Amino acid sequence: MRRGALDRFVRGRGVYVGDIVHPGMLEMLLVRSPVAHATILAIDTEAARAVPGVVAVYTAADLPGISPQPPVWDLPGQKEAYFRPLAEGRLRYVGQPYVAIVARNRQAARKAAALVDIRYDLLPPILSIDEGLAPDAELLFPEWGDNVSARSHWQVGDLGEAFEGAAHVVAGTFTSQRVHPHPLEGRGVVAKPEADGAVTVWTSTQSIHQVRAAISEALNLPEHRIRVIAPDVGGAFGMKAFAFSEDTLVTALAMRLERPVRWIEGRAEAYVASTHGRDERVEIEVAFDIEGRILGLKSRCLLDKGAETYASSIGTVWLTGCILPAGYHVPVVDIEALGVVTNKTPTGAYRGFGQPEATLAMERILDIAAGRMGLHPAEIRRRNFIRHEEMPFAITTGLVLDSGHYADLMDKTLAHFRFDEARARAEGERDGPLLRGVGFACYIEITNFANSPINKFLGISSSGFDIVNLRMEPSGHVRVFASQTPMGQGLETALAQVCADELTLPIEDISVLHGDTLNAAYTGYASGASRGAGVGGSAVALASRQLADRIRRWGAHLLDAELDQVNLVQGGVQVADDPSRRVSMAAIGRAAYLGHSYPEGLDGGLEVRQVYDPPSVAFSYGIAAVEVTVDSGTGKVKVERLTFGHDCGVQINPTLVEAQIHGGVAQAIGATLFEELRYDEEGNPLILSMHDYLLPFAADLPPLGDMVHMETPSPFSELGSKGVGESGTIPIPAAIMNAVQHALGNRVTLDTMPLSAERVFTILERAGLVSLD
Ligand code: SMO
Repeated sequence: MRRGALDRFVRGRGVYVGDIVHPGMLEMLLVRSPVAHATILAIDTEAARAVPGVVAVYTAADLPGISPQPPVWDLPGQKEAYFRPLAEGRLRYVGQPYVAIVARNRQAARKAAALVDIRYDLLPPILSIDEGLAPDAELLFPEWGDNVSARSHWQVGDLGEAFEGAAHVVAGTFTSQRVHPHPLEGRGVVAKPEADGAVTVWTSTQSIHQVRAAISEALNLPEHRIRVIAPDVGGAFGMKAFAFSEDTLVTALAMRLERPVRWIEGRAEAYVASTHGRDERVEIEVAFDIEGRILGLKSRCLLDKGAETYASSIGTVWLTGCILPAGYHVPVVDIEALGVVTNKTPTGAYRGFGQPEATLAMERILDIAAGRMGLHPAEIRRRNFIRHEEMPFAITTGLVLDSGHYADLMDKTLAHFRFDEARARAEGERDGPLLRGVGFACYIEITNFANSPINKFLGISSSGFDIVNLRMEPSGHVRVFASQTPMGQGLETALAQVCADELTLPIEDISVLHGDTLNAAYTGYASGASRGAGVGGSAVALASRQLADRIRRWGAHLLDAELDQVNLVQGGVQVADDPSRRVSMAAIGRAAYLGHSYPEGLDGGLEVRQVYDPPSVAFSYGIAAVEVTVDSGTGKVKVERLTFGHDCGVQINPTLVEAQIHGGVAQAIGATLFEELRYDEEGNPLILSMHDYLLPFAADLPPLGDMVHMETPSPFSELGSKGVGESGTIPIPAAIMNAVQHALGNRVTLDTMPLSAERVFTILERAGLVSLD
């Protein structure tokens, strides 16, 4: 593919949900639970209703017309929770909404909120996976019989035999703490009733069609009456992949009150109202033969799902379990993945979606095993990697690896990083106040998710295809009606570029329309799972080829030439090798819309439609190598140096690819070293502001530009492209933990994130390693 226009970007409109204003618009404010777990006895809203400026006050009982939101991911045996936007019967987490106030302005709404009176009986809160699984645990949903919302199991081969024959067994339990996806733009919803019982909804989402479907089901409103618009999205990170209760609620209230209504999330509110990420624990045991080859893997992967099962259900931990064997030969597995409900904000999708958690466990185990066997950490991986010649290769949990040179990329990246030199240097410096270590981790990333039959197999209630419509206007300008909704990552540019390349047009002659169910094309699975370029882009490429074919036929017709004589060249059609016989796109556009003389088999206008359902998912892969220092007086870990090697197939736009990796790495360094959503023993969240939530600053990051690229095309993608949106987040926790482990030596074993100064200091202290020089 031609790599034109790399320094030019298609710009967004600069309009966010919070900028949308309508005359007479009302504000919705949600009154949220102050306690983690309680039975609701009575809610008194009378005083709130009397506040001047208040238009209406609703409890769940006042909104009987709203049906439970259907789960998007419905695994076999999954328990039902009948999720509704306002709490009914019970409060299950601090921050759960139980009253909606609609007022002319926020001040009135706030005043009314303070006057809502609720009486409840406290119940013991369940605040961890272990509390939830305890035999005598309080049940969040008594009718379930336990606190497990869903469970999946992969069992292949004879585990007993694999472990009996093992020369080494390495076990560990690795914890990825609860973090916040933390888009700079929080969520927000504006709904405006339209004529004939229709409604327009502006919402900050990755998934306009999925939000439309959720509203349709919850409000029993046909989808053609609902128009969902995502204006520019200021970061989403998976958190905005699924419909939230506020989407439904704001829409319901706007229609009921026949006025535009909006809800804009506050920052403190975001910490309880928007889904959290990670919060998984992976218990793992791996059996190796005498040479370090993996014989079998046993694991239990546990997700703290929080108090509601909606949206992604236990999808994240399902993927943790499924991808645990990663790019290695693991002939025997017994892996269980389960979600445990707790009295905390629900967890959901967050960039990486269960994969950083799996990678942390597997890549730590391989390092520990290599250490015990006296093998180089690269050598143990080399002995187990699946080779490119073996692909497509179905790993024991069923995922099919499409293409990749796993060992080559690892070796190339480690050589570039000068891993062995750095390791020797670090080991030579063991007695100063600054401990130094190096480490790396390899990863695979599931991308281009997924084709429709795979979705059905996984219990996902959507298809996996994207549709793209293309139109050349009479002027020769081309509009791409895209399926994908960009969320700040520059996808418009990549899609425009694919189209521009196929049509030999400058990127300025392409515009990409997206984020509006009325204009954008349909997508089954929306924008997430690193499928924008691979699936959306493939649809654009195929549509562009169709359009190119029509353009050539118009060109040949206008030039009075044979079809096989003409080519698309530099934004026009010309007879091969004869620039004097050439027509411009504008001339073709005019002729196509004039229609006075048609080429054979063509009709008026220039529009095409293309559906693309990928043959399978594709796996990007790579490795992160880091050098860290640990201050033995404070426990502070600093990533001094990082090299990121990766392969996402054919890169449509290398600048965007690099930026995706940089962003993911920055988020992952934050999650590995600083970030953690903590609760007190009553279930109160301890983090409600950016002051307390330790996002990384630029000074906390190493230079991110040191990268090694490989490009192995995917056979399962029209362009050979795989996704890269989540890659940066996946290997970083394991790589940093391996490096810090190297710095601290074998007197301690690291397994829990974040590696905050506090935690590392405590570990150093226990191991007698504190140095106060
Ligand atoms: S965590 Mo994502 O949008 O697949």
